[in-house]
Amino acid sequence: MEAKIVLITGASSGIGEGCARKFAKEGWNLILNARTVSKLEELKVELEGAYGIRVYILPFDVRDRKSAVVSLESLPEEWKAIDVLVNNAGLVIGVDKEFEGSLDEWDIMIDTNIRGLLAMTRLVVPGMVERGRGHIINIGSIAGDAAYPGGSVYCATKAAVKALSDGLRIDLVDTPLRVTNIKPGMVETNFTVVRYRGDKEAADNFYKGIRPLTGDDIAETVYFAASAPAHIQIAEVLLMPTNQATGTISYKKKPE
Ligand code: 8X3
Repeated sequence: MEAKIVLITGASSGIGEGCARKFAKEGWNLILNARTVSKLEELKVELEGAYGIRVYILPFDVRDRKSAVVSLESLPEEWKAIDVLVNNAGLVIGVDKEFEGSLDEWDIMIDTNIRGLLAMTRLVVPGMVERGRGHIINIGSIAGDAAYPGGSVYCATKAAVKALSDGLRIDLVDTPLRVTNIKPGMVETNFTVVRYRGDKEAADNFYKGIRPLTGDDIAETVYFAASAPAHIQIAEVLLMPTNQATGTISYKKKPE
């Protein structure tokens, strides 16, 4: 295969789906990961048809280490030389105080956002080092820069993504590999519905009066980092809506 290969985790919606569309449009072949296969199959048909690229579906839960190992080992030879790993799979559940929330829900966040990302990195990066070529793009968050009310554990997971990105960049400093941490602010995706435990109205209200970013907006920045000349390492990007200033300060127009 001539075209470059990108592996995207959490590719069935939001930022991950946006990245799938963007890389496909730019002629890359895609390995798409998510827990459920049906949306990935739809994307495969759509993107192969629209852009003449190839899509390989690799469904597993990044929290399930055994499945991750088996799935990556099962990749056909022509799909093994991954050029870019987009560690996007991640979630937030709930807006509870740190002394009140559910330990089980927090485990899901920690296992996905930190342990899942780390497992993917551990599994994919050795091959990149061997080939002397590769780029790891982690989807962090503005939430990793400072804690905010009701976000304690989620913010901690994204602070971990920053530390893991910085640490990996240090560990790879004597190689041609690059590491990028993309830190979005408000993005309107299903992510917020999950944050409010399925309450679509609460999620919609969150964005009232402000124009949030979209998964496609973030994908443009991910692709910008991936397509930068080889001597440029875009280490971090913090991007947010024009009317957002920090994780807690934004301007929302009042309804007239
Ligand atoms: C999600 C962005 O602003 O909800 O990572 O923390 S925010």
